[in-house]
Amino acid sequence: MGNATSSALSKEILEDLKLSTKFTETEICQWYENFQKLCPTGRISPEEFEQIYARFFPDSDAKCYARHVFRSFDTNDDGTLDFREYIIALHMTSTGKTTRKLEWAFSLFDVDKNGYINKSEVTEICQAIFKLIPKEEQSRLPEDENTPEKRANKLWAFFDKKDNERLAEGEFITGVIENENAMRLIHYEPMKD
Ligand SMILES: [Ca+2]
Ligand SMILES: [Ca+2]
Repeated sequence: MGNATSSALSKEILEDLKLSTKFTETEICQWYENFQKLCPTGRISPEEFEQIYARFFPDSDAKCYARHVFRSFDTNDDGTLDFREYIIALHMTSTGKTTRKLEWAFSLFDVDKNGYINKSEVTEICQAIFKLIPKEEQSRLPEDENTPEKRANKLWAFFDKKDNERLAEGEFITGVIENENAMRLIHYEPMKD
């Protein structure tokens, strides 16, 4: 603070973020300070984002998944994450509300951003998820989900759609909420030793 070169958080963005998240002004300002330190340019590049992800997944290849996550957070499609996108992302992934998280999951799976998910997009994300899973853990997966294609088939089956049909956001969210297994298959959480 008090540094003329660091751009201050505009009132407009602050008000907008308070409205669209449940974060308080103090929290948002605190994050802004951290964000400025982490990223003096005010924008996170895909490469920086991949490096952040790589730290969380030291035993696997998180690059592909990180790229998809980046795309889902880059809502204005300019190839970088600004502070606003970063906070919205933080809100979506950290808030306890399941529907918010699933809205985000939908945008993750909607690779071409056309408002629908098709089976090849499910397969693409399952391939990225698979690369997150350490090899040793892959070998212990159940028979019907031990390849990206099997995982995609199993997941797709929960939605009651033919292979050439597509899923709208509401159908995706309902399908996942109704099925514990679908909920488990849409993401990867490292196993605790
Ligand atoms: Ca952006
Ligand atoms: Ca799509």
